[in-house]
Amino acid sequence: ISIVSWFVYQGYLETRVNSPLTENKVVFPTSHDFPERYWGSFRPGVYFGMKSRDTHSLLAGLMWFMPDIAAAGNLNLRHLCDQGDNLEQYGWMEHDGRNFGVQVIIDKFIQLETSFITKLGGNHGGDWTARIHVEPRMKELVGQQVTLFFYLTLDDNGKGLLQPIRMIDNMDMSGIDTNQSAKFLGLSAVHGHTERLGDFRVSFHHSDQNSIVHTAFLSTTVASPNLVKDALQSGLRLMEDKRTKERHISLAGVLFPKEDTLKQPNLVVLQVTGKLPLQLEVVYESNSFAERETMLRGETYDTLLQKHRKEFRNQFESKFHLQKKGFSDEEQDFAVSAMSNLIGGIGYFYGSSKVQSVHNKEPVPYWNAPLYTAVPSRSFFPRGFLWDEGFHNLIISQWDREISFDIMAHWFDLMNVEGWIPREQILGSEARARVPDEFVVQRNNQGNPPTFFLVLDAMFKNRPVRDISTLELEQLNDMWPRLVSWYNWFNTSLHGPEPGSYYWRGRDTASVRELNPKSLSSGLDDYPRASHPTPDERHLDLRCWITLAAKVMASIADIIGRDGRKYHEAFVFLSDNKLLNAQHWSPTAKRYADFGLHSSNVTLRRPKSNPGQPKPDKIRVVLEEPTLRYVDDTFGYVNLFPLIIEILQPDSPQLGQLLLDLRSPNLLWTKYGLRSLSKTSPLYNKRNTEHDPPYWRGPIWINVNYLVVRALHHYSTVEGPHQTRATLLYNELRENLIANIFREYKRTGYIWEQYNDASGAGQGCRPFTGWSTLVLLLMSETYA
Ligand code: 6A9
Repeated sequence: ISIVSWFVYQGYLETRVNSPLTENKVVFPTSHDFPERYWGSFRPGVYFGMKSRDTHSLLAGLMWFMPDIAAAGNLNLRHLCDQGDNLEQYGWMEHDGRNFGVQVIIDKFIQLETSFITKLGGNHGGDWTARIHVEPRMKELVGQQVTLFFYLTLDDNGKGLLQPIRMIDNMDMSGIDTNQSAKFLGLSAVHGHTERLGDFRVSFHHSDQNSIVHTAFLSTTVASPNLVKDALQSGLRLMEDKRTKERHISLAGVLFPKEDTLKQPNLVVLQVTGKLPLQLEVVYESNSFAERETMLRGETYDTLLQKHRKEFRNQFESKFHLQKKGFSDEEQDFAVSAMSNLIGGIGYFYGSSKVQSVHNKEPVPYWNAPLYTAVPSRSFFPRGFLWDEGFHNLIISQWDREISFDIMAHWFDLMNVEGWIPREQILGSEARARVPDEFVVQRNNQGNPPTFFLVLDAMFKNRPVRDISTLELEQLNDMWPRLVSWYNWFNTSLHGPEPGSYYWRGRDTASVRELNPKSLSSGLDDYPRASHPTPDERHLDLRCWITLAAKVMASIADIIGRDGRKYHEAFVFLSDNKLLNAQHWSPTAKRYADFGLHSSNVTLRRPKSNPGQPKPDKIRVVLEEPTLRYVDDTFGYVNLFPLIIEILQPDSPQLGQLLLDLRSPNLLWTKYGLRSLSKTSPLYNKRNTEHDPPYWRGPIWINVNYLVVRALHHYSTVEGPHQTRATLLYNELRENLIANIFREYKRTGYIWEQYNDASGAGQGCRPFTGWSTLVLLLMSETYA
């Protein structure tokens, strides 16, 4: 080939990674098509904030501190959900994903209730009201002061207008900060305008004047929403009240950097300092909403909120039957809040990932796109993760199928021309600000288990086609070409050398510090695989995921009348227990396992260094030469996949063996659920590098436990020699999991990322109302 065509081809390869799939997009083109879900608490990473589903939205948010208690120089200003704040508890207690939410936040001395209601009307997305109610936690604190800041700002480069309407001038700044020419003024409302919102007005209403100590405002410009807290803090002054001569930590009013000549604020903050208990209502009204009768506040708000809450509780019971099943009020509240925090944690993000393929020298930007998605953890990772989202939507689809369809549509629209979807979605500056650089780039050989097939399976499995709505059929039809490309990506780019063999890409073959090179794509990060990654590897979990994908593809093809023969054949081939056994059953260890170049005897050792030299990092030492073999010295989540994906025939002897092993406390069984790796595995609870503590090497994870319970339920309902045993295990495992997660919630105030296999204690990050929320489906016994 000529040099020129080589360059052209090279250029083509480089651009594939960030070229969108050319099929039609499946997200509705404008968010106004979802008026009921246009405004919402779509900023999961802040304690309380409101946002619209626009690429560049008006953002609203809350910060607070206690002026009497603030340490000198440190206000302990609360804003982003942060584990370091050590809040005793926070999370949505009720949230329906559409009309309203009620959140409780327990800070050291105060309890805040933040609620909101959205209301349709006009033609610019309607109205909303937020209410922040603060109570002291101890009687002695009645009368103590709390400061609330409520801000409005325009998202990244968002164009629009924010015009503060001021109150009477009752403060004197003279002698306090002479640099500021601005006058101190209170604030009653903000007028605003953006292209999407049209004209709007936001008004502030606080509890009776007697409890108000001080009000103030700030209007200024910020380059990005990440800088709101900094801007606010640098807008604080110590100011004296003209009348009372009291000094207050106060916002400075109008404040612009010198070079800013336009003086068009894109950040407006209201401050209210008042005595506990204190309440603030923020009323957002669209000017296009003409027929509004009363302002949505006070009693009008109370009445409507009560109505929504009641309907929500009724709906919840009718969908999950927890009362009918005999769960206590406390247990029901726990389940309600678990689901509410998952749904209340749904965010709307806009931006682009950084991606790279082997053909790119440097990472390149993906295209800008929106993502409507739930998040695993509001404090630690308030952003979208691909395989987590499948688990989230097993729950969400039970509550509101429309929301799940919408979420999946957004994820499928992030598919590139190769059929790949980036695993971790760090979109927009708010999300990016929380991620260290080394974690940002997404590589196109790295997938993540296709858990949306679990969702589609659950949504359509037991539903006769005549019961499926026309809208859903249409949406499935629209999604189909994208599902085809997704399936093909898994089936071709993760294929191994022989039919039926697959392996996760992206393991570091050159790694010297890792005890066992990670496979982040699998979602099970440091779960031990073959010690030496090679193309001969066969990954059992991946093979089972693809089996599931083939099955669901075939059934969707049936539903929408497409040709599904190819998928059906793949499913028949991959689910053949004989082939599965030939490729993955270790007859000596009597367990399903990965296959690969493996040594059971590796360890981390610190190389010798000369005196005076810095200590070198520990490196891996291979004490026994690796051989091509089953990775059957380990037993854990990966080894359970033929059970998990329900591929085993009910009369399979292998199933019998697996069910026997499942109950052994020396292996995976604990009173709190199944641990991720058997106590007898060489890498049980071992660090992967000296800086990298065990993650999927012992702790109990709820997503996999849910899938096991679901499979046990399945095998308890189909006739076979293992039916009784499956039923016993089903009941026991389900009860252990529910009891422990609930107990830990009561003890700590949170649902956790994982649970300790020795004590059952919650660990990792909190709150983690991602897949740990599956406890709800365990309670309701929903495995559809
Ligand atoms: C890196 C930290 C201050 C790891 O739940 C999300 C994922 C799962 O998909 C995966 O299976 N978690 C599991 O093994 C958490 C991943 C968090 C990465 C964050 C940057 C900086 O935060």
